[in-house]
Amino acid sequence: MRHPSNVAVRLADYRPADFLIDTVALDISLHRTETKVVARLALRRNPKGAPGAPLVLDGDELTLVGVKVDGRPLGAQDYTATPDQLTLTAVPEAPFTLEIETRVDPTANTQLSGLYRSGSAYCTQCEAEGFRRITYFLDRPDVLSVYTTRIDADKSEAPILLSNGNPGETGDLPGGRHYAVWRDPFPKPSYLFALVGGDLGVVRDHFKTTSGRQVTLAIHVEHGKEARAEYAMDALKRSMRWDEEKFGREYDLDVFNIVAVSDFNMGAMENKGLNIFNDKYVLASPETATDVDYAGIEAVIAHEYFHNWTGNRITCRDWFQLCLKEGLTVFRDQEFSADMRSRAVERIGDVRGLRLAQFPEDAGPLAHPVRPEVYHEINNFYTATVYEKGAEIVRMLRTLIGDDCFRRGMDIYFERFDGTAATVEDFLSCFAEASGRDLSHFALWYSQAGTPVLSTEGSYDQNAKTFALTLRQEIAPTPGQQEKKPAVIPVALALFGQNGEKLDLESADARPDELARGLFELSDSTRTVTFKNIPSQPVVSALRGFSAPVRLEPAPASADLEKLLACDDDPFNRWQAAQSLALRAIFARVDAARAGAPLPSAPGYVAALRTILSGADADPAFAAQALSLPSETDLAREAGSNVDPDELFAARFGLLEEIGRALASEAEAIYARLSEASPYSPDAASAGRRSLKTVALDLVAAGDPAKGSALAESQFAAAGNMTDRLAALALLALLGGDAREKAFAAFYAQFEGDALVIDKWFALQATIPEPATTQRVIDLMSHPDFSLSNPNRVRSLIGVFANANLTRFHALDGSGYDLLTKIILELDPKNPQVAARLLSSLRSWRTMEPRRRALIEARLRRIVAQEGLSADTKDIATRALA
Ligand code: 0A1
Ligand code: ZN
Repeated sequence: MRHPSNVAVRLADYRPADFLIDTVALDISLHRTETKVVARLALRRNPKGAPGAPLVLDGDELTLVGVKVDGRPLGAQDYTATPDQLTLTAVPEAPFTLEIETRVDPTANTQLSGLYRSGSAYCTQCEAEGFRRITYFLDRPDVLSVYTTRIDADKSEAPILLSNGNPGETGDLPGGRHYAVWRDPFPKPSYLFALVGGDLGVVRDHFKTTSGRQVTLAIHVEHGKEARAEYAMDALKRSMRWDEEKFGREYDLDVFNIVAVSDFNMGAMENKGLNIFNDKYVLASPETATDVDYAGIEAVIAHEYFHNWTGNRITCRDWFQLCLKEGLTVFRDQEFSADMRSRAVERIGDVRGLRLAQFPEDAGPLAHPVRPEVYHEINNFYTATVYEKGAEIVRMLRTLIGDDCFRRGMDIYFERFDGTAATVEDFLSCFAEASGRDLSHFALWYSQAGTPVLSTEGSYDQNAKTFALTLRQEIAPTPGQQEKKPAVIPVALALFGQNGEKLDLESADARPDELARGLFELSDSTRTVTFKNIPSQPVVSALRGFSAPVRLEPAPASADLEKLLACDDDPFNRWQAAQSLALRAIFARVDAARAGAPLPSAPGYVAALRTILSGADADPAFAAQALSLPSETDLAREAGSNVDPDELFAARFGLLEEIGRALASEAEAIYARLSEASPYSPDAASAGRRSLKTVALDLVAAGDPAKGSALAESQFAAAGNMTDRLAALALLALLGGDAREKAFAAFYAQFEGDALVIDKWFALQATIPEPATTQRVIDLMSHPDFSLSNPNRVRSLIGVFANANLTRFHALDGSGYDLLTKIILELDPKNPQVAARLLSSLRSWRTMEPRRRALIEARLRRIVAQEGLSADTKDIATRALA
């Protein structure tokens, strides 16, 4: 164990390192169980450190072989070493060289942090604290060093040897071994170190930067999968061009390597010049990947590439500043995807993601500020709050100061902080300078947890022709933060007249730029703006484009929502209007069912959907989003308390049937029209048509399950691409019967051996909303293709069951919770990071109705009491229970 879980690390305790490491020369001899690591570190005292302090280096499960200072071997009296620490009490005052030799066992490394094996390849994952599992080091992001890495390995086992930076010498060695040297001229923190050794196929390409630098691009994948890396390569080149055009950022090395591995804890990692990816975010072909997979690859390739500037050239001073690289880089990858695809649809997708993952986090026991102030286990802070809410803060900043000031601020940031380990304050100072604005109040977004609730209240004065709009904000307490202060909320607003016309905004209560931009700043608890010359009671379109990560409550009256759906020129709010109408219709059914009253129908909502369906051809991707009901998870979050998944499922399903019956002929016509065969292309427009086709098919099935099943069966059999095939299989999974089992069997037979596709097969079976599913999941865990050691398998089967199958996971007999508990306790000793993440699926347990709440609490208590529990899982369980 690295640090016991009861030791808190606090932002307030930050001190500069006592030593600096200017250069690192690594000599690594790869071996399956005994890899030899020799590290030569050029050390000197940090003038900002504590004078006379001993040299204390971090380790984690290391075996020390020897230590030398300036070439002289140290005796046992000169240092103390444990697997997690190396301390030298007497070190030279002048700069010196420290040579450390360690042994590590990559085969035994099931945590997938440090040096490990994925298949037959060797690879590393060093963020956040994995480098200390390779050698003793000052493993903190503010110690930047220039690295030279020499790797040697058995040539037949690992013909490819990669590390950060540019390639240097290579050569053969006796005994069938060979070596390669890599030099990275850019100082970097240890978490960006990477190494790969293996027998891999490669796709190569080139990119010429604006200033004329020729860069060799290479994507390394399993032999035989090279063609599946082509889309990733295309996405990489587009990312490189985009960063030049939009942010003036050029690539800075001669080579850019990407390696896809199948065992990876997260999505991918931005190691300097050597990105290592979960192969799920590299490999795609029309036969094996869906449109969603293609979009995911494009986004993750871009994200990791963009880190080269936001994360690598400018890194974080400490892990509390994680959002400095992650929030900013997510913002950049979202902007990239918006430019590559439909901006409106991208925004809707990003907000759906935020509400799905971040809002529940912010509303529950794991809530934390975007820049946390304390942690027990940093790996548990790679959260939706740090990433997605972090991105929303950057977006709000741009909204508030405007595009030009934002770009100027980014230029200052790149110029001033290049080569440094920076803080959130450093970042904000650039925008304060560029805009001339005091951003100290805005900075509260980084330190205050919780989602503000924004409400609007309008009052129309017929005689004066004025409309007084009051904006209010409130933030509920979160763990450790009882008192909340009002945040700075940019509220994008428009008013529409009764005929749908957009009204000019005139008011004495707002700045001219606010009126011109339709952007009003709410920085106190309330603000009233009285608009003049308003001919009649207007319809308010608030929080347009989701201008701030807040909950807008209550939603406007249904009549206003129907108007907005028809006339709002902000596509996000048109989509939001449809969602709000759906939520209202579903909760009306829930209330009626609880009261034993007849279930209400939703004619207004159905009529709105009919209009969307009839105009769907104009923007199929948008229509597909607007026609989709909120998910069960959305409903649970919106309910907020006393959640009974069975009630929510029944109400949602009932409404879907009503819609399906009402819109049967329209849905069938659209489905037929969009089913005309055309060659697969992953572009956004084609993907949009396929998503509308899927929505149409689901509607047909909702109204007439037999017809839906027949259509799904023939779509499944005839599908020329994975998007269509999987959509059909998902529908058959829901509809059940023989057709379902036949389709699952056929799918498996067709894709057996293709792990990423079999993950989809696992995932869909885990979503079946029927009592037999829990046993099915248990049985699938014994399937030869399932493995608890592979994070993708665990996420596909268990993660999907726990996060996306609400009725079965939350079964009243506790069977779903028992299954999760058993798996977490079995997985925890092997891979604590993945176990802890899986446990986060219980984070909203207090919102459940009392019986389920009690069942979950008992399981959480059992987990926390488990002897030898990892720091990762213990941290989540403890905070969840607090
Ligand atoms: N920095 C990577 C994600 C990442 C984070 C942590 C990891 O191990 C604990 C691994 C990868 C990114 O943002 O893409
Ligand atoms: Zn990132």
